[in-house]
Amino acid sequence: MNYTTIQYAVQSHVARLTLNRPERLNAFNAAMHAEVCDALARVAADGARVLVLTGAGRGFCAGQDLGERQPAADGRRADLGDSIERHYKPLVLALRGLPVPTIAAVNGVAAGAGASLALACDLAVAARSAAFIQAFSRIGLVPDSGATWFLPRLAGPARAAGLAMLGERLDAATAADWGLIWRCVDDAEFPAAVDRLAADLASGPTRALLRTREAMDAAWSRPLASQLDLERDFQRELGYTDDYAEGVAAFAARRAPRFTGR
Ligand code: LHQ
Repeated sequence: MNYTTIQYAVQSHVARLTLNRPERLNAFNAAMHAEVCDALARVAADGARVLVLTGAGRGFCAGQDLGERQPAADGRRADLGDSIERHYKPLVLALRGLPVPTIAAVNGVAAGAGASLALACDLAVAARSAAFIQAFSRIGLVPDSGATWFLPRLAGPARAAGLAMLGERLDAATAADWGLIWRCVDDAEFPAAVDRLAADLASGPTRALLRTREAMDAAWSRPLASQLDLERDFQRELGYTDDYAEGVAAFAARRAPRFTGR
């Protein structure tokens, strides 16, 4: 597929997907949905061991392109549920189910579904000048693309309700303080910080990192005893991996481990 709304490249096991409609703050149109979907499906086969999702220009992503959501000339209104069913739900599930860890590199404003995508990544790191806006209530909608799932879990229900109902701009430093994101980094240090984080995860024990995501997601809906069972099962599986053998060998030899993701 020829990409016109995103850039996608894999280098040193790092896949970098850049939303690339800067004049619209990287808002999602139908073409971008198709292209992101295509790129996500390629990530593992391309040898990547981490995905970095970021935006071109001064924004990260402003959510749905509202230009595509004008009522038709005959006044008929669009079925937004259809848009979620066909585009946003598969996108969030693809991202959360990606077989490599994911980083949202939030270079600028993340609004609406754009903020949801950042929260759906395993780690979100934001430039200090970036901001998060639950823009949905401003246009009479409910938070979507997983925002009602991620937001209360990350920020707690009181802050989630305030953010969602008021639609206020949350600066990156406060987002980090509130636990929405992993870190807020000064703008000048942001590109290098993202590269370091990506290199770190790309050389990590990939299967263990994926099972970590899976276990933590599962924990929200399971009693402790059942969660302990899940940890046992995952640990049993990981105990047979090359990465575990390498980790233990490296520890004994007092050297850095060389994980392969196997
Ligand atoms: C945009 C957009 C945009 C088009 C900036 N669309 N052009 C799911 C399912 C189905 C339907 C509905 O939605 C969803 C999920 C959602 O994502 S709903 C939420 C949709 N997003 C929003 O409501 C955010 C709208 N944007 C904004 O509120 C502002 O642009 C923010 C606060 C993000 C940034 O403000 P500024 O920094 O002041 O930039 P700006 O507003 O001047 O935007 C720059 C340009 O980008 C501007 O175009 P122009 O031609 O005037 O330079 C905007 O029109 C355009 N743009 N967001 N979502």
